[in-house]
Amino acid sequence: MTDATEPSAHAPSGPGRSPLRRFLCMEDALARARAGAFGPGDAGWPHYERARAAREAAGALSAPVERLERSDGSAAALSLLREATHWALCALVAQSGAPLDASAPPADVWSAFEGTSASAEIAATVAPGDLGRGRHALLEATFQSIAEGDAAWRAAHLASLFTLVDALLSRLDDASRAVARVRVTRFARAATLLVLVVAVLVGSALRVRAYLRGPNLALGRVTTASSELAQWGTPGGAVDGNTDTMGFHTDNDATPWLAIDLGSPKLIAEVVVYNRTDSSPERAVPLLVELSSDGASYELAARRDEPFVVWRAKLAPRTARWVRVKVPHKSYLHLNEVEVYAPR
Ligand SMILES: [Ca+2]
Repeated sequence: MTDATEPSAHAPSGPGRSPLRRFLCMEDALARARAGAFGPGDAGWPHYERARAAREAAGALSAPVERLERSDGSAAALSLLREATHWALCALVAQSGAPLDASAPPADVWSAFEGTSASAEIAATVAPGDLGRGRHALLEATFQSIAEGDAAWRAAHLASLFTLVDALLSRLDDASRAVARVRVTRFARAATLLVLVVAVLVGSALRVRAYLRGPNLALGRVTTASSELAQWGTPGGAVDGNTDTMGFHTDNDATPWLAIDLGSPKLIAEVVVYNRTDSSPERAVPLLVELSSDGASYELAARRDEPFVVWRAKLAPRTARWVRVKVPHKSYLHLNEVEVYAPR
């Protein structure tokens, strides 16, 4: 069951391997899982399949919808559960590596099972009463005693045997899934690490970009617009730092615009415009970026004629105090954000 793409189950571990590699590869856990792995082809697997089939048949027989019309089915279900228990014990003995004679009497199989590590685990998970009744039903009951026993005896032993055989099969199920569980955990760890690395890289890239670009000169500055539809935001929403939702909305003006007062003359090299994306982004095209030193007379600095989500308008550096974005025809104007940067 060795996977050629994975580290060997016998690969050395310890100080020679980095903690990160040990965390990601889980070589020790994988080796332990493989050592106790249980699957098709392993000794005891046919016994496990017989136990599973008998358990499912007993479950179907005792389920209300499957009850027989002329019998309560408990005697037949009890016999099937005895069989399921016997084969599950055989499977656990074989899986432990101990010698097994599957044709041995049930008492010998039970004794062999008590010599495995699984025995202590089962004893810790199954109530003593259930374990005792299950052992009694398996080792001391006979076909005749089951058939002739009273209904209360059968019901009590049926419930205990269901508990016992389910615990035995669960132990085998866990062994059969151990390697897969380690692989899933290993994949989850690798995926988590990858997400963290990407997040760190993206965060670093954004910080580097912010450093290279300098502060946003428009953030929090005084803004005015050709008009306002207050229910859709105010001009200040264009410089509030939120680039994801609509910041402001003018009326259907002849040439709608938004102007930002930077507070004092600033050298400007880039204006970044975040268009509204939830509706009607085409209204912001074409869009002009204009600069002014007195707030009255503006000069065209850039123009966008293609649709955009984020427009990074690179300008020949020039000094201005006011930055205005404008649509040169009758329209509404609504944007998420406008940012202004100095040259770096
Ligand atoms: Ca905004």
